[in-house]
Amino acid sequence: MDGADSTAAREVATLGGGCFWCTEAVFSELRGVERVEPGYSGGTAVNPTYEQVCTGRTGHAEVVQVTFDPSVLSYHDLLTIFFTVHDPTTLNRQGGDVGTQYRSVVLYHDDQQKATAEEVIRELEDEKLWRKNFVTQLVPFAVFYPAEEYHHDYFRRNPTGGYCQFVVAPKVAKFRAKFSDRLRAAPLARA
Ligand code: MHO
Repeated sequence: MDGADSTAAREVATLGGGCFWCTEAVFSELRGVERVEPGYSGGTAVNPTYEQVCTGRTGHAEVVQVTFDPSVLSYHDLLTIFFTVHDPTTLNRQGGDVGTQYRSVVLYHDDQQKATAEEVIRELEDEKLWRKNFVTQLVPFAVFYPAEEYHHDYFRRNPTGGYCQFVVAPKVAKFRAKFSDRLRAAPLARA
């Protein structure tokens, strides 16, 4: 709980920023986040498997569903961090990962989240955080399918894997350096 009031209202965000091992690893170190679950959303296939999503033909993106305490972490600030740790300017691509399943996407849960996402994108484009304009999709949230168990907590459980060392670890390091004031005190319990 990290010191937060356990009776306070919680908010849920669903965000796709490329490979969900990366976004899960980052968000699970963020103060105010209470649960992070990797999964699939934004497509049409029902109960998709990882292998099906990897083909790029299910319409789904790899996403994380984040439950957070908005009195500790606002949706605005969560999005600012999200847009810093993944590249929202490359269409259907994050580095070496190419395909619609790696698209940058905000699946908003209500009009307020939609408005906040538009506002944060404007702010960061104005700041020229990424120089280029954002290609992030803003779409209404419909369904979330949790990923297979072995994808949960993947970075913590597989730190020596090649992808984890060369792709996930640098993103986590960048996040820790840039947002050191936002790191949680104790590790997040497994989802
Ligand atoms: N290209 C990476 C992506 C992993 S991710 C969970 C791999 O196939 O290992 O999509």
